Amino acid sequence: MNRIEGRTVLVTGATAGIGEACARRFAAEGARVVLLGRRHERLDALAAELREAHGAEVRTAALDVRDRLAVERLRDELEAEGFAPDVVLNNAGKARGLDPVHEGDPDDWDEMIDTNLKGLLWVTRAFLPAMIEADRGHVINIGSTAGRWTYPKGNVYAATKFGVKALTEGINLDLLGTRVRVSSVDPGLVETEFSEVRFHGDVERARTVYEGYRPLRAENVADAVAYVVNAPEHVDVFNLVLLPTDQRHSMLVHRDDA
Ligand code: NDP
Ligand code: 8X3
Repeated sequence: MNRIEGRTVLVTGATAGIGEACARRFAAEGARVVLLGRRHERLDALAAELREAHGAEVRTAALDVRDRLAVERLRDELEAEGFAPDVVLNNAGKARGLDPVHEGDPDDWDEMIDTNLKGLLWVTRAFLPAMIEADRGHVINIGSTAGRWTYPKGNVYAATKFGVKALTEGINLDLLGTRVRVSSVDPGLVETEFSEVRFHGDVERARTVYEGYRPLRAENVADAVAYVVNAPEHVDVFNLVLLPTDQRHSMLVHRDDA
């Protein structure tokens, strides 16, 4: 049964990787989609693709999730346009750097904390009240296995994802007695632009992260997200963890050359 069709789904970080794959999946399932990201050319291209491929209703917004006032303005615009989301996918996020804390760059820390935690909070704070008012809706947070197990030099990125885990749990507690659901989907290694961003554009170094084994694809995560959203309304998937079969822990990956 398709319970995604006709829903209005807002995806943060829809210009690449997991968010882009989820946007494609939601549009293919017949949802109206609101696509957010900072790179407006990519948003425009994806919107055109989804309209063409699925006749999807698409609204885009070039927006930085760290900008709380911009998020609030967008909320007001979407309400006025009849585009208020009943599903929010908090996906925008990143790692920056891979250094021991005593050598880490505080600018990288700001960027991770402001995007992965505060950005998620601004978006959730903006859109949750209308869901509670309607007594219907779903917030899905993209966490990470780094929110269960940290790893050497993963310090601040892992801290943000442990924070996402706490927020998923905490918001669930806050919503007891409503029919609004809160879920997290926590992937292990997924081959996207994630490592390129982490290594500040060093494509060669990024490529080595995914060498010698079969990582998850963004589409695998989109399948999991679709399952979570499509669950019957009385089912709240609290936390769904998915790993490549070649990975059994943040620090354990079986590579061909191992
Ligand atoms: P990508 O780098 O491929 O995509 C990241 C997306 O986030 C882009 O669309 C980017 O858009 C958006 N984004 C980043 N910063 C901002 C911002 N300040 N405001 C708005 N959008 C922003 O990475 P992934 O798809 O892999 O990552 C998506 C999520 O999945 C992240 O939360 C990540 O932590 C998580 N994750 C990733 C894993 C992996 O191995 N790849 C594993 C587990 C979790 P733009 O630059 O256009 O703004
Ligand atoms: C991304 C997965 O292991 O690179 O969250 O941190 S990992």
